[in-house]
Formats: sequence, structure tokens, C-alpha cells
Amino acid sequence: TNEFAYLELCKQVLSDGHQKGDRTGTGTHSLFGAQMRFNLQDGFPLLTTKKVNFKLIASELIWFIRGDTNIQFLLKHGNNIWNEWAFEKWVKSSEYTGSDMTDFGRRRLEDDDFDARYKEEMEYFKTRILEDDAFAEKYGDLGSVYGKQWRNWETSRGETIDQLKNVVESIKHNPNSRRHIVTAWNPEDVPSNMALPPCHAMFQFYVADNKLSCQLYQRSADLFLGVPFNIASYALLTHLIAHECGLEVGEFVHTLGDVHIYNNHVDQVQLQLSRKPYPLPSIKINDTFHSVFDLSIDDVELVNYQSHPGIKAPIAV
Ligand code: UFP
Repeated sequence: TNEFAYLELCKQVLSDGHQKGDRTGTGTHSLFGAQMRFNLQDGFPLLTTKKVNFKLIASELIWFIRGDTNIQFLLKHGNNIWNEWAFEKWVKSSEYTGSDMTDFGRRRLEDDDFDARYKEEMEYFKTRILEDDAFAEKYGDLGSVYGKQWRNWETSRGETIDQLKNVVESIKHNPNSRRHIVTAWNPEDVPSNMALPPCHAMFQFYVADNKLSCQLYQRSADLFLGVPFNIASYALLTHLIAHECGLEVGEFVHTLGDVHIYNNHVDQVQLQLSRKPYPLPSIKINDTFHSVFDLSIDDVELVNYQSHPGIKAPIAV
């Protein structure tokens, strides 16, 4: 299997990483500049040394591809990964009259009573996003996140650019091009309009021998919690775009800037490294697939996924 590239990088960051402070105050082992390669012909690179939730990855990716930036779509698919970003906007608004949620990320960890109040407010928020479209429009939208940049990049002339559609067209009609690029890093939108400056900043496709490869540049990489998602997400994107363009899958090349293991993830990483990988699963794209731009979660299926149990770790916020 080719999960070894990931496991080797974990070992390298633990043994050679600099002890480095970071924005969240947690502290990390960190290296600058690393690359993993996954041959997608060998299987789908969803880690097997811990359980990774494929449904979350697939629904988030479909959300990006649709150009959707509203968490309502994610909530309809039981996906909660972007909730905090929208919630923050809501609790800071003048319409919000619930209990004080200032600095909720940190306070939740330190105060159980506060955490209980947070959960109540969050449940109320989620229900309203799901049931009240006007409310969702106002408070569910995250603004200039991936979906917006991929599908509706705004130019200074007030036009929009559909980068993803353009790239699909160029792969179909000019496969040898060296310009199959989509960028999510929009300096004009960083950081004021953005919940989180994009971590996966730009990606490029490459066609050779009738196979489609993809390389991602990720500026900042939480190796334990974030990266397993990022690998699977871009591997799935490569499958989908290859299918759309009538190509086989080639490699996913994952290039990382600041690659780090948080100090409070080290025990979890050690546990994971002690486990023996299973054979990789595979991806099945259903016959109902019509177009990548008109995709539903039922169009993709993960098959033969066998994994070790999940491993819990605190997320740095
Ligand atoms: N992070 C990832 N992958 C992602 C994502 C975030 O690894 O897809 F959205 C991690 C990287 C880093 C933190 O640990 O989240 C972002 O913090 P910063 O903006 O300070 O780099």
C-alpha cells in the first residue's frame, strides 16, 4: 500500500522537526517543505492506520465543487466541520441575544458549564440554519472560502472566473497544457474577508499516458488531524475530474509548506505508527454520474475500507 509516505513523514517530523510556536499557542514539531506521492492506481489513499470519515470528506468536496459557501448544504449532509466559522459570525452579530459566546473556542476547553451553554446555542443555531432559509442566507454563508474562489473568483472589473470549469475544459481540449491551475489563495481576500486563509492554496493537473495527476500546494499542514482529510479530498477530486474527462487516474502529489505535529498530538501519532496498515480501499463512481458540476453524494462510493479504530485528539483553534 502507499500509506507509507504519510507514516514516514510523521516519523520524520517527530525526529527532525523544530520545536516551533504557533498562532494557536499549542506548540508544534515542524518542518518546512515536504512531499508525498500517492499512486492512485494502487488504491484510494484513505488512511487505514486510523479510521477516517470518508462521508465528511466527500460532502465537503462536493460543496466546494458546487461553488457553495453556505453551511446549510453541509448540515443537510450531517457535516459539522465548518460550523464554528459561521457560528462566530452569528454570535458577534447584533441580532444575537443568547448567552455570551466571546472566545468560545478557548473557553469550551477550560469550562464545562460554558461548554454546555455553547452546545445549546450551537444546536439552536444549526436548527435555524436548516429550517429558516433567510437566516441561513444571512448567517450560514462563509464568504470567500474555497467554493467561491474555485467557481466564482471575483475580478477587479466585477466579473467572475470559473477556474474549475476552465481547467476541466483545458484538460479535455488541451491536455498537454502546463497551465491547468486552480488557486484558492486570493491576496485581496486574505485575511479580512476570510474565516480561515486557505490551507490548500493551489493545485495543478497534469495529463500523460492517458492518466490525470494532481499536485496540491498546502501552505500549512496539521499532519495528524488535517492532512488525512486533505489527501483523501484531493485524491477524490482527481478521480472525479479524471472521470469527467475520460481519463484514468495517475498520481496525487502532495506538497507541504509548514508541516507540523502539534505537541498534544504526539502520543496519538506514536499509537498510529505502531499499527500495521491494511490494503487500501477503492473508489467507485456510480453509473448515475452525469457531470462533476452536477454531483450528488450518492455518485461516489468507498469500497473495501478496512481500518484500525479512530484516534481522538484536541483540535487547535
Ligand atoms: N489545517 C490543515 N488542513 C486544512 C485546514 C487546516 O492541516 O485543510 F483547513 C491546519 C493547519 C494548521 C491550522 O494547523 O489548520 C491552520 O492554522 P494557520 O492558518 O495558522 O496555518
